[in-house]
Amino acid sequence: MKQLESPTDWLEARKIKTRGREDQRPANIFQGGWQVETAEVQGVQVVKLSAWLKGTDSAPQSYAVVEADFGDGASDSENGSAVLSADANAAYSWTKATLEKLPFNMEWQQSSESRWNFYFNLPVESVCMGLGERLSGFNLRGRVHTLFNYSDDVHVPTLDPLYKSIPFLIIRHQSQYHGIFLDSPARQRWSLDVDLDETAGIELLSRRGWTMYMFSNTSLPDLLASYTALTGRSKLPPTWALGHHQSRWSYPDEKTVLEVAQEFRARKIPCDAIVLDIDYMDEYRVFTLSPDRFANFKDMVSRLQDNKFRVVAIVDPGVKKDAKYFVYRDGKKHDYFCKKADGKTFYGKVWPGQSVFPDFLREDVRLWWAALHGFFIENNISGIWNDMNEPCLLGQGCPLPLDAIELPKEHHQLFMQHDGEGDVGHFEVRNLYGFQMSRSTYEGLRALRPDERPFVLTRAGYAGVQRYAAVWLGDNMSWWEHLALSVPMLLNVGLSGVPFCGVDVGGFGDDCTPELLARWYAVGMFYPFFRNHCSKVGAEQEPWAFSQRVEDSVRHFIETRYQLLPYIRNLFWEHARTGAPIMRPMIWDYPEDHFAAEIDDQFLFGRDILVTPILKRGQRERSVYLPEGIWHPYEGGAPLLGGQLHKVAFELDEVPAFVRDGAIIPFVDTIQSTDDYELTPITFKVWGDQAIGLYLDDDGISFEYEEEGYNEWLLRFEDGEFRSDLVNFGYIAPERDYFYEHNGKKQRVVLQRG
Ligand code: MIG
Repeated sequence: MKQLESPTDWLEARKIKTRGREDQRPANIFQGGWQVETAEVQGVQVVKLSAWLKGTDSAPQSYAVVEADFGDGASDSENGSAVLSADANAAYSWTKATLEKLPFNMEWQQSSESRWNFYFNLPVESVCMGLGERLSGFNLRGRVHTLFNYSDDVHVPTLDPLYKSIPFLIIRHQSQYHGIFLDSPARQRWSLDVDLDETAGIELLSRRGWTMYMFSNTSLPDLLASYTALTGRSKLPPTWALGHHQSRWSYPDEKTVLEVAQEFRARKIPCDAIVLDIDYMDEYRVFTLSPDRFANFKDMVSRLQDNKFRVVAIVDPGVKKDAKYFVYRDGKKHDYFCKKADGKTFYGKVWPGQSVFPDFLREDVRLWWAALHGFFIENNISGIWNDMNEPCLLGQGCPLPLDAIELPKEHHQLFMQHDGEGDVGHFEVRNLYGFQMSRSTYEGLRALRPDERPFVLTRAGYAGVQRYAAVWLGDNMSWWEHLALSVPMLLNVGLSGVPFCGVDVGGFGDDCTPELLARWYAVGMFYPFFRNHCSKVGAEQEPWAFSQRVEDSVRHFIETRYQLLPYIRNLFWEHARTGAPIMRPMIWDYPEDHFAAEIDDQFLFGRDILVTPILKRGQRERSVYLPEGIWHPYEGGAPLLGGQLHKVAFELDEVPAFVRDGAIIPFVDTIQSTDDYELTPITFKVWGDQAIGLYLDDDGISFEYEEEGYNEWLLRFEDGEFRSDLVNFGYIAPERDYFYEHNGKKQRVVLQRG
């Protein structure tokens, strides 16, 4: 086939059929090598298929998969994906296999020099989930999903590729769960249309080999355990990062930052972090400060710290082209920036103007960038926010037309990068750019401040990004539609292995309204990552931006979030041990409930809380589907019976959720900042007459918990009695009071120690 060179050729190429029925498929030109291996990973049967091109004589490198020894407890391997408890023994090794038929009848071929096609069975009644960040309802069927990291700030329904690419698809078929993970950071399109004779397809534009993992016949929790045993899990976040973050593009100067922080304390609205967007820098030069607007930066940070706030600062990948600027000079000197195919430095326009881009695929570049974060340590910055790392260039559309069916030659691929296998065109590895940037940031913070858990937030990412960063879903709008979309989108992100996720509360673009802000906080308080953020042009949307009534509602939701911190910390423990997301679809715990299977305007927040938010303007009442069992309205009142629909009203200041009968949830008294977490009383609330729960405690900041430095109690309520059984004691916590509460009666509890 003719090699296509320019966009005009691509337009021609649209006429070529690459998907569709068998008789329309292109010929297979594959001549390389391939192999099939199998392993049992966390009890799940996994088939690993790899293919490589003629001339390269072995399987391709793995991009996302951690081949760590999961044998016993925390592992210190380079990629550092630790499984945190002995029961999560994930040891596996691949065994060569010859299979007549691959799972899903997977067929694969090389269709041209730069294109691979995959075809697999997708029965009509199956449901598709996962695939990372998709602008979609929960079920991903019925459209094409392009995986090519891309930033578009208007998320309309037809928008396809977004900031992150996680090529892990979950298929639910007759209550059984299956998974397909295509580990290649090149552009992929997953065609999940139903009109293809029950055949779905993946089109991969790459001149390299790839590895595919197929998981079969399991449950949803086991599938996630298996997938995250391969791609890694998030470590426990620092507790402060689970609090409320306040952000704005941008608080322009020190005075404003301090005022915003002061406002939180004066109004008694809990908050832990103030976020600095791009305007804190000196003309958008990364690792610098504006000399006039942030002239006393360190002093500002220490005043914030005195007030129990942490500061998160944004860092973009683009480095300003400026011969007098040390980052540019140093990077140039060491040849750290991406170059075009002709060997000349690549310049692209971002906030600082003409800029260069570090090649984060290279280990030496990652180390250099990591070390630059000494600047932030020096200035007492607690967390780093990586934006624009798709990478995104200003004023340019998607660098590869969505419907391209060939990978352009290297000189059309923006720039070259360098990975373990040598020079490679950017498009081959584009989806790794943000992943490797956040990895560098994470490893930098970890090395520079070894006693603290790093907090990194990233916009772009690839499978496995959960090892390094939390994510938010980019530029949503202050639209009710985007409030509603946040639920299925975050559910799919969580099912793609990334637990620590959220969207901008209040919406990024356009003007938020009073009712929308209150309703958004009622959902946002359950986002694992909880941040109010807003664009430059939008109206103010800090909690007090509207009326007293809205402020009171928002305060109530943020307070409730803080009260739930011990429970939220439990959930992150659970993720670290099993790969479970924090936000879960109802089928997670009710796999046989077909009615619940596709509900995506409700979600489970851990096992015990069902969130049933109001997602429509002007709505007061909604129908709620409760799965089997008995459910208690979060704010109190008569319990409701599950297995049916109920009409329920939620006022503007009411937490729209239910608690499972049989749960014991640990609550901390209301605090304004997690700085006060350790000394504040905790109450174990018991729902129902027979209940169980868990309480985990650790210092919330260090990695001691990986060396047994944590406490764990199993909580039970039976025959009118509350019991706690010590499972692990390894952390000497400061003294605090504990209580349990049942039917409104509160009693002191003494927890057994070592
Ligand atoms: O071109 O840093 O998604 O959260 O406020 C816009 C400015 C760049 C995009 C991010 C947004 C952030 C904004 N950034």
